[in-house]
Amino acid sequence: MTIEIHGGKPSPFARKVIVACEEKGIAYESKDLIPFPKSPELLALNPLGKIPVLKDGDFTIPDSSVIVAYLERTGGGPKLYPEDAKEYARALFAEEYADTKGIEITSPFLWERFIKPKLMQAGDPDEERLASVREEQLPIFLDHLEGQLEEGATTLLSGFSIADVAMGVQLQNLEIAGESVDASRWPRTAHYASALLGRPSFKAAHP
Ligand SMILES: N[C@@H](CCC(=O)N[C@@H](CS)C(=O)NCC(=O)O)C(=O)O
Repeated sequence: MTIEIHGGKPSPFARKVIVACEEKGIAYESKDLIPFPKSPELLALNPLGKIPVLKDGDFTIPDSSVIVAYLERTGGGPKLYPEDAKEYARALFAEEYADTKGIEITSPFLWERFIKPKLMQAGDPDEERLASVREEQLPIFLDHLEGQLEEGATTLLSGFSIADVAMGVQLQNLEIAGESVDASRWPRTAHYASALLGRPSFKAAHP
């Protein structure tokens, strides 16, 4: 049966689920659902009023992290969670870091350069805001990644995992916004980002 992912590709959290499905070879339909304003339809699907939400037949479940964990147990395909306890814990923390700190730092770029001007037709990007995020916040995220990656690595851990799905969609926010990773300052991260975002799964999730 084809599952439904409610929440479109502009949402990095919907993209996490799309990338996971693509990597696992799970058939899905991507359905647009805007989380603003909090419609009764959205609140019925997710009491938190956020996207994405998964529908699998008569089963409905929200939250990208929960959805991917569900698909790991139901969907077949390559595993996204390492077997080894320490790698598993590192993968979960990388996901948590990307979903909290990563989104805080990359979403201004996605918002100002893509969602606001292109999807909402709500004016030009606030480049002054982005200059300050680039100066003060972006290095925190990129320094963290640089410190986690081995030289030449194309995955954060020993194989492709949920860590890469979650970090990848944050790096993809920058790519969508036309913001590149400075390879002279963050060489490992620039190499990682280019390898990751070149995967067919991330290309399929690109809005
Ligand atoms: N922890 C949630 C976060 C979901 C989330 O924040 N989604 C955004 C869209 S990218 C949203 O629905 N925002 C609306 C809101 O926060 O009210 C997940 O992993 O699914």
